[in-house]
Amino acid sequence: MTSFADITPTLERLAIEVPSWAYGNSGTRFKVFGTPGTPRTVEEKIADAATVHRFTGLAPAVALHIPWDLVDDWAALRRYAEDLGIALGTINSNTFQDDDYKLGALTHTDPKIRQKAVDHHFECIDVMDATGSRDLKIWLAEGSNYPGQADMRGRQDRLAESLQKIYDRIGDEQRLVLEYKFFEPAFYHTDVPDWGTSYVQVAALGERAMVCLDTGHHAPGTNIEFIVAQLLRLGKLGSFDFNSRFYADDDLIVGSADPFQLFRILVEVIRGGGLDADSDVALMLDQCHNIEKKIPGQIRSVLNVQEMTARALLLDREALTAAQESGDVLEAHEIFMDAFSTDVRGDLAAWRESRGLPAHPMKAFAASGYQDGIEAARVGGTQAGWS
Ligand code: LRH
Ligand code: MN
Ligand code: MN
Repeated sequence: MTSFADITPTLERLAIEVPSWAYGNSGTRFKVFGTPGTPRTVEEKIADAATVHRFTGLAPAVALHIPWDLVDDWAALRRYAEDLGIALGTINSNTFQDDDYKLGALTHTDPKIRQKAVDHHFECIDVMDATGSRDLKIWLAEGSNYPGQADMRGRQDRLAESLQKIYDRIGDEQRLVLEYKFFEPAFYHTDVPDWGTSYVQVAALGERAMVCLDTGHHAPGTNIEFIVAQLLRLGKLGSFDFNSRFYADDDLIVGSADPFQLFRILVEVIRGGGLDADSDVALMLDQCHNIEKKIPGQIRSVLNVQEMTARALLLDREALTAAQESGDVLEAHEIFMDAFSTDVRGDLAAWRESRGLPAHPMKAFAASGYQDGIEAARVGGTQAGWS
């Protein structure tokens, strides 16, 4: 049996990067509801991200999206973040908001447009050099809406060529992670729709190219934990974008729609060494908070990951393997469900306190006055959002 004390060294290492865009107004094709106190600048987003870390000890880095988070002085931004106790993390490129990219960016038939998209990634790598970021995350909104519209095969070839140029530019300590998504904004075909395509593309690039798995980017019913197991087995799971979904890419709070799925995913992460001390699997959130307050939304999210990680770590592996190997189907299933059903909230609260953190970060944040402070201070200017 594994006790709570046995799992704290791993829990101690748990780090979940938060996305800068979660603090801005975003999240739907319909009305985006603004919330008072929403950041107007990159610095204000970083201050909010640092607040999530201060209350939870779980979110030591914030991911940026270029050009949503463009600034003139990256060294100053890095210092600003570090002074607040967090690092600048993954740099996300953006080739989905420019008219030139209507029919593709890295896959476009026009070499000038492809080069423009490659150059945007070069700019992202320059940013990474200044911020000290390790990962360049690429998600491509490329595909077609109508059968016959595009040569799907030619687009794969051009994608490979463009990615190679980008990969050749990243530094020895940097990585390229390629995110897949099964549909949207293109509806007929998508150029990187699934883990297999992402894997094929990154495998051709080299060791420092990996797959990014966004939990909201699969067809309903997909066994995501199987994909996790497979990618870890292949040494190609670079990072996660965590969120929850009921229907498509809903970007809701991780663990809210299907906590059991999050548990199953984390069981495979642990099984594959993804939480080992030498693991370089990056855990990140990719969420939008349209109707709830954003900072507590992010605090809830990282706590959900922590809680489910604790339950997954408590899984009695030895007993499970014995039951599996003896063919005891129901015993194996019960051992699995026992871990999922374990209430770890009390142990986690006490453990947080023992480390100088609030036992209940949600309550502590609510009592801190931070939300009132930003609502009073952040008046005027334009609230940050998808821009
Ligand atoms: C695409 C996506 C990708 C983007 C983010 C804003 O759906 O998941 O990671 O960069 O949303
Ligand atoms: Mn994502
Ligand atoms: Mn998404």
